[in-house]
Amino acid sequence: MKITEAKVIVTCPGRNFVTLKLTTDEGITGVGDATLNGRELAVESYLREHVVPLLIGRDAHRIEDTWQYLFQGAYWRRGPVTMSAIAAVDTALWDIKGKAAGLPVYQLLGGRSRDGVTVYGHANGETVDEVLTETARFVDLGYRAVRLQCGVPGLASTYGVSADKMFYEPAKGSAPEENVWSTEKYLNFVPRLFARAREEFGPELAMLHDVHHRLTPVEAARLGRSLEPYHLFWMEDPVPADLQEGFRLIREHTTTPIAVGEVINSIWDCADLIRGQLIDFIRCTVVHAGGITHLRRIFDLAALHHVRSGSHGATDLSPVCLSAALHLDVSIPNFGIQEYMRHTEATDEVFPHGYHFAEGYLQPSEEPGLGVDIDEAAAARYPYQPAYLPVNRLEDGTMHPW
Ligand code: CS2
Ligand code: MG
Repeated sequence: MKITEAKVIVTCPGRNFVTLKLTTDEGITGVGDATLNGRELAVESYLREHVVPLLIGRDAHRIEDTWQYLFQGAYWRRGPVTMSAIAAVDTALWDIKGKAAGLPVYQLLGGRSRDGVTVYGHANGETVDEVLTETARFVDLGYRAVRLQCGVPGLASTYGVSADKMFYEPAKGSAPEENVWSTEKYLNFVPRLFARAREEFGPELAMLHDVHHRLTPVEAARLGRSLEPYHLFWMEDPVPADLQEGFRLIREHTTTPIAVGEVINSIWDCADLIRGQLIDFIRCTVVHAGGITHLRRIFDLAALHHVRSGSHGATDLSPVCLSAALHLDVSIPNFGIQEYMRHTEATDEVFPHGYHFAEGYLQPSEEPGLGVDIDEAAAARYPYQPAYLPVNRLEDGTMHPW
């Protein structure tokens, strides 16, 4: 079965998405997500200029070989742009193979290891009361796990808090929004949020928190310790993922579980964290970590080291990426949890899909392939719009990780 057409589709149904659609000589199509938030057109051009010409005429069944061909063939390995482009091809090929076999992709990955995929919602608000109201809303919807993000008293705006509660969206505008940050205000405040939340929701609800790379290791260690009485499911991205020795310091000082991975693109970029058992959850995604083929490799390494999966699933991971993630989530032995930020109606219209939420679990589609598509006519109604992720500055104006 040969690839006869490869289209790169950019659409903005409320936010930007880049999607690769492959067609074969047997008339089977497959889709892959290639969205890199705030830098979308870099991947679009990488695919269009450097990858699409290599795909025409290739055997659509050779998923591993195509992965190696694009990875080794680029010579310039790894990085978010390259790995997102390879991911899109890989995801689309798994979709095609599933359709050719007449099976949902999770069956090709070994079949189900569980009955459903536990997901967490993103409860956010300006005040503790607002966050607790939002958390209750997720609990009422059936969620078993909720990530709590709150405005910090004394700071005008904070990552993770937005006016639109169900559809949190950090990318907007023709220039980055500027947030102001104070580590001391934050560290003094967060334990109060979780003390109230535990009191209100009892010991069972899984509670998570995203630090969004804003601390140093010793600050993260202090946060982890101060949150121990409230037994979080995880503390996410406590420090930037660059200087990885820092995770050892955090680890040595706290039993609060650590999650990292949304900015990591390859197994080589997280191998030391995993082999050193310095983290508890690896949060890489299908789209940014080289597709189903490569993410499974990361999860397999993690399984040997007591590290479980926890794939990033914010709104910039398209329904194509989420569909693919669910096939992996349901099949791997070391699944932890899956982030689930709901997409807007316009996004769901552009990407019709068969996954569904019930009783705190997402279920992958039972249709052959990934069970997701792109409606090209609908996509064409939403042209690309530049949108930037925010930046963060300390109160004295110094740039700080966000
Ligand atoms: C966040 C995201 O959902 C998360 O865990 O860290 O909002 C992240 O900032 C965006 O997806 C970046 O594209
Ligand atoms: Mg995050």
